[in-house]
Amino acid sequence: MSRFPVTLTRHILEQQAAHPGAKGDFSLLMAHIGLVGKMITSSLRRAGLINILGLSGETNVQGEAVKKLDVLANETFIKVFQTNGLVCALASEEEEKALVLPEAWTQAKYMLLFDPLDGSSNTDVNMPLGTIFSILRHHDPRQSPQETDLIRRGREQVAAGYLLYGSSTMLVYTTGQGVHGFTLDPQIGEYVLSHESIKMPSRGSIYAVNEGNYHKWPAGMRRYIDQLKVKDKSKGRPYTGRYSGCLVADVHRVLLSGGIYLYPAEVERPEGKLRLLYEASPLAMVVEQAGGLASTGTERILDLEPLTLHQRVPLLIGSREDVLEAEAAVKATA
Ligand code: AHM
Ligand code: MG
Repeated sequence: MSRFPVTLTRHILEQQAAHPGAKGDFSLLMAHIGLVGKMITSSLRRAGLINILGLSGETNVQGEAVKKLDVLANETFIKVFQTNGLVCALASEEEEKALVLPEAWTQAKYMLLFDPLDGSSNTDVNMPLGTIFSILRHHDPRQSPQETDLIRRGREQVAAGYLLYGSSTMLVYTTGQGVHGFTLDPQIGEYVLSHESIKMPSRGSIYAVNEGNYHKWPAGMRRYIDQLKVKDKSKGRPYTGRYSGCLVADVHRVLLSGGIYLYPAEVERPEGKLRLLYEASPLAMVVEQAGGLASTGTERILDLEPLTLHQRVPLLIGSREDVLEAEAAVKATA
């Protein structure tokens, strides 16, 4: 007899049962992230038909042109979490300031950071998109959280994960006990466990990087990428290049098949492009839990002490041996 499908709800409840003191808040929080994922999926599936493609006309805190779908995904997150009493503070890549929820902080012990729509240059061309989330604990329920409480090292995350809107919608998450992937079954409207305890290969043969930036990189990074293309049977080279323009999609591929994603420092942009708290830290937690590594080139992402909410960081993430090799190349010219 085939096994009854394990839904996200059942999976989280089973994990909760292993923590006798747990009151179920975390389970509800994850269920609501799943709900946001379904709402965004529903908008994306019809985006070309209901006039929600293209630019909104605004510029965000990062100085980037905002897409209508960025706004929609951000508003969906805020609408769902502003009033459900599960979190006491929210921070979004699209919002300049954190949103502290004063009426929730006495009972809500979690805080949520998110990139509502990752890879939004893909919106108008029907390519993959993602959502990234990071969950922190609010330590002192006697005090309202401050924005500074959200600016924490990645290793303090309670849970992290992403939604990938690809040919199917997937939710992948970790609470520090392995990485689990769920596929949204549109027929029953449930996330079903499809990838249990994901473990990455220690080396891959795929690299994902925007090579259009080649001449902006320091010499060590250029040399590293050059080497990946040189035939070397013992190292499985040449590597295959795969870059979708959506960090979530590219990291997901690397998570399942091995390899490396890079958005490195540039000579004139040493801070890189990606955001530490909304992108690098949560994905680093997922990848490390699956046996991989995530680094700036010189430091472990999860150990970085962030200074600001929207801080950017160079990112080298993927299979252990690949990241160590890329790090060595960066350090050689650091
Ligand atoms: P976004 O969150 O504003 O979409 O920016 C992050 C995205 C990543 O998903 C992707 O890997 C990268 O930026 C693409 O940048 P580029 O077009 O410079 O290669
Ligand atoms: Mg992003």
